[in-house]
Amino acid sequence: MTDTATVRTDAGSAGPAHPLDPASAAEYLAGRRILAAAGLLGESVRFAYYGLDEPAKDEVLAGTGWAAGRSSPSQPDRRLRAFLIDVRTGESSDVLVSLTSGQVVSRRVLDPRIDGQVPIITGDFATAEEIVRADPQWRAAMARRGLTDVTKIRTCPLTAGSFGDDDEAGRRMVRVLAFVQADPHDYAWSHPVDGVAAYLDLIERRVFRVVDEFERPVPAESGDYDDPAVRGPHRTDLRPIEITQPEGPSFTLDGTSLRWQNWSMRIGFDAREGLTLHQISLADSDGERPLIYRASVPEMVVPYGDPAFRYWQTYFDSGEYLVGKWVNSLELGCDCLGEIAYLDATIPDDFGEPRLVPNAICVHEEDHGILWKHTDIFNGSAQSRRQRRLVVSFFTTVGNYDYGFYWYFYLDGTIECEVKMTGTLFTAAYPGGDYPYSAEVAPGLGAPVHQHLFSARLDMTVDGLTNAVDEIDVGGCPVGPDNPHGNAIIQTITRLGCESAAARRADATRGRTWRVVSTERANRFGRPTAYTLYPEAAPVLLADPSSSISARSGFATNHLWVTRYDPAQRYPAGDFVNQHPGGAGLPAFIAGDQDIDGADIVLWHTFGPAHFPRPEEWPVMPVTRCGFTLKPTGFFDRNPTLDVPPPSSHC
Ligand SMILES: [Cu+2]
Repeated sequence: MTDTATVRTDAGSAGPAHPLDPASAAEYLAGRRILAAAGLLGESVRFAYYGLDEPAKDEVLAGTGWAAGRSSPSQPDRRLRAFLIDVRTGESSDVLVSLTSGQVVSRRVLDPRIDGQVPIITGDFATAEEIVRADPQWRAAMARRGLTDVTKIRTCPLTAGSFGDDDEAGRRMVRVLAFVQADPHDYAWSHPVDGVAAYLDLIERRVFRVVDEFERPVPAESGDYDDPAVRGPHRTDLRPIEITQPEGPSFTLDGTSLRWQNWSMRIGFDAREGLTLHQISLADSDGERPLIYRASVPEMVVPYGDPAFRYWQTYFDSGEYLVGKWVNSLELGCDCLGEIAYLDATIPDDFGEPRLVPNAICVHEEDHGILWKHTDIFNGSAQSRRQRRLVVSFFTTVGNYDYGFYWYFYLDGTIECEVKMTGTLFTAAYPGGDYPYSAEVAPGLGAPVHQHLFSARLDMTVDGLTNAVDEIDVGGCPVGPDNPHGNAIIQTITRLGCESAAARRADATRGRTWRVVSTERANRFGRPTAYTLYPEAAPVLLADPSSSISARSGFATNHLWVTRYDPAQRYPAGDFVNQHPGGAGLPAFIAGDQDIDGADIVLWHTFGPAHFPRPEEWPVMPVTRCGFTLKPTGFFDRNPTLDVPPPSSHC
């Protein structure tokens, strides 16, 4: 897990430097005192989420303007949002507190049958292991498999989903799978105990059902990649690579305000979303040009595709487990090479106490090969320029998987979002034969097929608040009077006029892209300045449209959604994802079918792979990447990097 330390800071009254700055330790403590004074923090109350409730866009812009401004007299109300759960009664609530006024602003008690449950709390992991290990029926199921020492069985509390079963309605529950860990260094993922699941009520603190469907041998081969007997001796012929920047990096970081070349942005971090980027702008001779008001990846779902015993396995890593909460502390020379600037993150624990995670966010520059190059056959000029990029990233560990979220900003105005997926596969016993829903990765060990479907939320502001989106397909044309030789290639441009028309899928056969255009500003050709989203066009959600998971992760059924900006719409699968029956998030957001042509709009983009595991991904996965690209498309009047100097005098 992460390397962390508890911070206990006396709450001060100092406000944030900027209204979008993450909540500080002092602010979390101040919010906690307000909640306690209101009688909301009984002994059995825990924080399932605690974070900044960002002020709405108009309030921020009224107070500070677009540029990376400092505090002004009209600072918006500083608020924190807490999801509280009484672990004795199960009562869950969504509470807003104002640090400015020292008051509870609102409190809503959830009806879990309709609203869903608050996220899993950290304490649920230990609770689950303790209760399941003590359950007689589960112990009997283990004993039938020859597993009598339950201290050598590790358990995973997995989110339950929502399947309409009578004995599950309204319960705060998890489904618990087991793995054998014969000694403290054994790699438990190698040894799944398949066919048995304990369904655990976290409030009643008891197992209410043990599912015992089949017995298969526990796979025996060790996957402990730290063990020389498993990995073999280390290679001795890899010589050092060192990255040096003798004059230091080219970016400046002032608090949370980051500037590099023509880019500027603010950095935020949240226990649920992880890294958030704010007010991303590009400067040119006309000054700061706004591009994205806010960018983040606020949800991801990992639905598994084995229809048998483990049909319910689907994890919303952000909405159910909070990807930001599990952020890693990064280490120079191990996780990051070169001249690195780190930012710490402050993450509240189950008790709302701030916990400092040092070196949570990494900022650095990377050489990225050739930017442009030409040897001219007429004038003899031979020129070459190096591309480089600014990287803002963090890594998180959510159960078996480790995810790195990387945002890249290039000299030529390109932005990339890349997720690096690594860690270990979720395992099961392999049934034998050619089982279609799983891959055999070690003798008797299977890795069930699944998808990773991320949702990026891009609050676009290309040259201002009013934008529109065009869908652009490329294609050929039939032979005809305008195309007598049949060689014509054209773009088909379709304005996505309303929210329902903008729920779209990618189409790699048509090279489909989506262009976000300014409806206020034109380039020197009189055409709207624009940025284009290039999707990877991997499959959307593969579960049947009638399935529970399809209802619960509606966002993942399309690659693109465009909504009219609404400050309440932050999470693509809804605010309370855990055990939610479905229908929340993007499908609900577009129900009003608002006009989005020339409006303040938000793009939501689904991306990520369908993952049929490979033997080479066991016992630990080499990084697999997925993501998307945004490129300027007539945002500039020409190549904006002609002024990049040659890298050295001999080039
Ligand atoms: Cu995977």
